Amino acid sequence: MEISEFILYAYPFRSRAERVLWTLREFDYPYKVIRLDPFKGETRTEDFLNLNPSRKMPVLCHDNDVFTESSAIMEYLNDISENQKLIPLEPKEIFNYRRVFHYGLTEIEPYLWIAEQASRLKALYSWPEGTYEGAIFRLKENISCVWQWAEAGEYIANGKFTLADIYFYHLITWAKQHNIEHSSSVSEYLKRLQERPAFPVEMLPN
Ligand SMILES: N[C@@H](CCC(=O)N[C@@H](CS)C(=O)NCC(=O)O)C(=O)O
Repeated sequence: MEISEFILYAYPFRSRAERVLWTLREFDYPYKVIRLDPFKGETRTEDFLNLNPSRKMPVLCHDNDVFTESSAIMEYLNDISENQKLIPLEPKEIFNYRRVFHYGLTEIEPYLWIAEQASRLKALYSWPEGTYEGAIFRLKENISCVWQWAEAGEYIANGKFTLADIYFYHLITWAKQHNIEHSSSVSEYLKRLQERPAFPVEMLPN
């Protein structure tokens, strides 16, 4: 079935939009990326606020539909695909996939996001003194089991490439930007992901 072009709204710098970009590429969907700069007010225009009143990106438009929330978008792109599945089908494998993904969403990403707001996004968010250090402390504690998962097999859940690998690639490289170092086995895991034909160069570490 012919599928029409997806329009992905993303920041000009690395962000959660790259998770969606990578997923679009894995499924070989036609897409166009429109980069908007929040520091120039480009996410506060009437047109953009009509797409997402929360001013956040990524936003994905397709035909007359508007999609927000990066991980939900990734799963939607999987669900509409006829020929390739990046979410497991067998219940225990689905559980394992969700277990790692949800751990990232609840125990890793919130601390990364607070650390980001309390450092590079200081101009947009205000946090009390010591917030950055507190978030990094908690992150270092919580991320240790991610190292075990990434070191245990070829991929992070069930030994098969899934959307969870795209998600954790983003989290691990984001954590590295805040000087959270990983082992050489984790570097090998990341390298394995970078070698995928659909890997977007936008996600290479700076
Ligand atoms: N939970 C949302 C978070 C979206 C989000 O916070 N995106 C950031 C860029 S990575 C953003 O647009 N921030 C603008 C802001 O915080 O005002 C998702 O995963 O899509």
